[in-house]
Amino acid sequence: MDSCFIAARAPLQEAALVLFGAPLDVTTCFRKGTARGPGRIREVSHVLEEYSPDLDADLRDLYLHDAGDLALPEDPAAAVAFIEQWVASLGRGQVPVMLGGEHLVTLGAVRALAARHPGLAVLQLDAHADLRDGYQGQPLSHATVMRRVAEAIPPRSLHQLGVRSASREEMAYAAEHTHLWPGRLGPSLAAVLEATGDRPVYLTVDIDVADPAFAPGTGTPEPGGASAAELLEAVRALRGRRVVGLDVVEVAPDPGDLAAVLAAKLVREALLAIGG
Ligand SMILES: [Mn+2]
Repeated sequence: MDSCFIAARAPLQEAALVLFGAPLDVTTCFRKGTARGPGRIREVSHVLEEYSPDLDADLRDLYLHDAGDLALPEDPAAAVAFIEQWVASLGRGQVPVMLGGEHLVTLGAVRALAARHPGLAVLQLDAHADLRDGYQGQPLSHATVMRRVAEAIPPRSLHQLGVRSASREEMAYAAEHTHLWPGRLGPSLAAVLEATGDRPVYLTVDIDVADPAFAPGTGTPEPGGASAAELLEAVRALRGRRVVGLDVVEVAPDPGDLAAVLAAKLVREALLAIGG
């Protein structure tokens, strides 16, 4: 069925990996369109092969289910609560794989998984720190989401990579409370994986961590980012790690589908790296 993500053939009850869309697009400020992200990522996923030469692994060997898009309320707090309850309703061994939607959706998944997995570390790949305490009068927004995440887990368990845009206050907060790793993704990720050891990990990829040349279709493009190859390598480096959930967010489809195809390939490589 072409409306599903590629190779998502397992029934929900038998699935080890449960993919779903969270098409929230209410606090986005510069460019709308993330509500169309999940659907477009699914559609373009079918241009990819099910097999990954880089990982020598095949989606047909996984138990992947696509649950479709959640019917989210428009109120940000209600939408986050909806996602939290939905993720909490999954089986203990099932790994949620969420397609955004604006970045705020991550908060719901992290809250659900932090309750389930003590010691949860969050790995954020993002151009922006997203650490504001409030934004446009809102405590819940794509620009505040990681500040709220840092309240749901011990803030030092938040590892931020690829960040190249933040306010002075956000950088001060990061220095004092979170782990923000400057520089290139590869070396930073190696250090993070060393630091987190065998703790459970939640991965959140804001597609704007990639340079806009590789992913122009996003709400808040920020020049100077990672290449598609660097980003794919980073995701593959999670192979063998205890990834208990992940998301790819902030795809606002561009006419050439560069962002959506990159997102689909990131999801494929992440699924194959995690296994199940
Ligand atoms: Mn973000």
